Amino acid sequence: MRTETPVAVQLKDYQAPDYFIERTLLDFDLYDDHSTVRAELTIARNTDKGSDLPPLRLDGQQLELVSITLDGQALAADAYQLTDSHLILQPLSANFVVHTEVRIHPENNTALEGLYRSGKMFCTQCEAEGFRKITYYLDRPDVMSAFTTTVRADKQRFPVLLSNGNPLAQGEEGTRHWATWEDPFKKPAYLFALVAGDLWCVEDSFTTMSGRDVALRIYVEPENLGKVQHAMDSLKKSMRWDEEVYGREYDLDIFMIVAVSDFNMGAMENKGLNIFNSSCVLASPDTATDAAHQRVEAVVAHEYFHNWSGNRVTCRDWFQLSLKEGFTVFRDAEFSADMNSRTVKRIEDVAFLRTNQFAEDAGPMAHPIRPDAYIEISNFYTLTVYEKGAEVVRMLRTLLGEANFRKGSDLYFARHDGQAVTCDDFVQAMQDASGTDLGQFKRWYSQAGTPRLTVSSYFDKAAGEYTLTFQQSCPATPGQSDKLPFVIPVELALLAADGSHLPLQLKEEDNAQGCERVLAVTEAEQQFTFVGIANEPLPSLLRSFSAPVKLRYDYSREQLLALMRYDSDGFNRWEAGQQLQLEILNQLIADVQAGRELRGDVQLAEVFAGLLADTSLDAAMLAEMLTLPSEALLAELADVADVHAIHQAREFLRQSLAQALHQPMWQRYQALRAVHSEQAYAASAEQIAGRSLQGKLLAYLMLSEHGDVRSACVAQFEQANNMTERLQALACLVNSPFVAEKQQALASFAAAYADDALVMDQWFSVQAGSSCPGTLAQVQALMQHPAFSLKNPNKVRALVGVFCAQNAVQFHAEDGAGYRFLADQVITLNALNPQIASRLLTPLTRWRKYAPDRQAQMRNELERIVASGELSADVYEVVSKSLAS
Ligand code: B3K
Ligand code: ZN
Repeated sequence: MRTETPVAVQLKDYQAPDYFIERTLLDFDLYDDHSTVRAELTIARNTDKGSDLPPLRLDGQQLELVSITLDGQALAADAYQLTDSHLILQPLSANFVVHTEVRIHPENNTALEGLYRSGKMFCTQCEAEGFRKITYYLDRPDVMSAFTTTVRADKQRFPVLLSNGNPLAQGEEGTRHWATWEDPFKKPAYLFALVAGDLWCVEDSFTTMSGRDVALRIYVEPENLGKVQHAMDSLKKSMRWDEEVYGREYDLDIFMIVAVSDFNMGAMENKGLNIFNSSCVLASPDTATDAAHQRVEAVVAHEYFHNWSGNRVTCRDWFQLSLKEGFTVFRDAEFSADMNSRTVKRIEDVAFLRTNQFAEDAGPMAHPIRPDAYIEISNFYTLTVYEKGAEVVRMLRTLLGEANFRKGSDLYFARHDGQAVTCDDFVQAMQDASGTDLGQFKRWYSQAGTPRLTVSSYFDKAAGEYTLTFQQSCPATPGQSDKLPFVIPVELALLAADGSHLPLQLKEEDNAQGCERVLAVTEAEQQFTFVGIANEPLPSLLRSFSAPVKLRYDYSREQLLALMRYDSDGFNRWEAGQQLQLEILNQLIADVQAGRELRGDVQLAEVFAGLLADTSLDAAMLAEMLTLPSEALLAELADVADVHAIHQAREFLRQSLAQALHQPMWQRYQALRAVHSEQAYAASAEQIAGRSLQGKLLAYLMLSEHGDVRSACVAQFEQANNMTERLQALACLVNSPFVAEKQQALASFAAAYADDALVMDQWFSVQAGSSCPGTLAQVQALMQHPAFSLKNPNKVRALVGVFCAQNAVQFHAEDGAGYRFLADQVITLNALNPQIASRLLTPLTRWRKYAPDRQAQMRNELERIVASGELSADVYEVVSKSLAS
């Protein structure tokens, strides 16, 4: 907790460490009412910084120092200094050994950072700065050390004792036992991990490309053993993919994953011992949806890929976080694209980015993917660092081409293996391997905000020339008023009237270079002229969303329809549909606001009818095409977000489509349902596609008054042999006016899954997301449910998080009750778990998006949080930045 105003850490103040820790020996004695940590640190002066001996400042928080020696000599109390956050002592030589013993209290650790209890087990979370809550240390990523760790605990209650690396030795001491692990790879403290518990494991093995056998183990509590196979399959696929696509081989003899129930985020890539939120590792057909299965596959891959992009090559300091996160998200996205449908994966990622990261870029916490300053680093594990960071890596690949990108990544890993490096080092490797100057490209690392790219076209029929003019600009963000032009890769094609894609030859070129290509827009305004064009073409711009920008080109409806039909880029076919729907929705929103009568769109209904009749269209793609832009995206795009008008307009359009297309939707739904009720569940791309379409259709159908649809929905709920279909039906009932069916379904669901925490989270979420009136009261009542706990982050996210961040129409209720509710939860959680409190706050930080009366209510709540007492650095930073300027 904060005792004085926290100060920001600045990138420009970075200094290499004065000392390195070459070896780290740790010895943990775990008990119920305290734990003891003994550390032996072999330390050396960083001779690059000189031969003098500045004081050694070890980080340490909430530690009770029991003893300390320097080179074996006990230090008297006046020979060192203890503060809230440091232990400072004066070394006597350039090489020395410090021993400490500290007492800590994992049993009281509700922040879930450092060593803590989750249920009956002990586990750790050290990234970014949790290790300093375990022992005194140089807790910074550029201090890399070889760790040997011994864990001691009660034999019966904690039969499994794990840490990083390979197992070295084990033994027993009466009722207790111990195990020693050795990690031969030097690593920063943030990658340290320890687990002790009564865990069972599923075991498998993997033979690496050089023929080494690696043992794979996934540890879970015994009742979850049946939910591990999907994660194990995903792990083996990830290991093979990283060998094939990046040439990266696993390096230890064993790779372990442990599932824990209380975890602040998704998972953590600790060397050789990944610790996972159980929600990102456990999956079975009966308990996890398709989306959950895909998330498990993606997160297992993400954490595994970190073994190279993050662990073997790590970050010099936390400003470089995107070095490992942006790159690893890009890697996991490509893996998922290869395992599933590439186009659908891209659509999902772009929709998420545009809705959420663009909003972050436009809000008070906007920052470049490499921030310049932070108060609390935990606040910078953001969509910008992760998702926009991944887009920046994707742009590098688009600009350099696949072969050069791979050469660059090989060079990066070879050059920096075992080092803690910077984003500049990554770009330099890409530049050196490709011979492309990336100087201007690096602005993506230092400038925040979402660039706008406005495109206009001019056709000169007589000359056969078609000119595209690009104008880029970037809005001001906190601390950055003027931006320099970015390098924006624009993938494009030109379509003829018959849908064919024209050969592309720029005026200054001798011949055409294919029918799709990448233009690098580097100036504030820039023109490209294509020659040999007989008739005015239709431009397909920013294909596959080749840059994270807001594109504007004034397409007519007919042009959008042509793109939907002919564009060879699946993403842009979808995008054209979205643009058409946005145009219609924005008109409807204006109509709602002006009190005009709302009318359905006949043309859109015809387009949807055509899509539904097109049996050649992939089901997953069809499901995406039938999904209207979300309310959240509409809010993000509006200057002033009128959530109620947005909701009304969108619901009206859904309703009108449901009415117009009842017959084809109903037929398609029944056909799909018949197939699904016969088949055994598999999380295969094909089956997922079918279920996804079925869910979209059911949601439309339930908007109609037809009694047979209602019975079909209830039947799907009752008879489904998998969670995906069951939850689709439950969500439809919960959002419907059919009170009896809704209550019956919720009760039977809760009775069936009362003992399954992850399924109960879905039960909480589906209710928190209901747009029906009375949802806030229901959420408040559910907070008293025995399955709910404010101490468990998954529960908080499932209930409070979903209500506040994903149920705009209820959260923004006119009386401000939603805002008050969120502020109350933040105030309580600030003391329990600052990271979760700060995350939860996000919807309130966006107050500038709303009308003045809402703004005032939201600001009031932020001010109430400030006045509530001592704030954690996490909450303080977000609240104060939100209220500033
Ligand atoms: N590296 C971790 C995130 C740690 C967050 C600490 N507040 C998970 C990941 O990105 O893989
Ligand atoms: Zn990561």
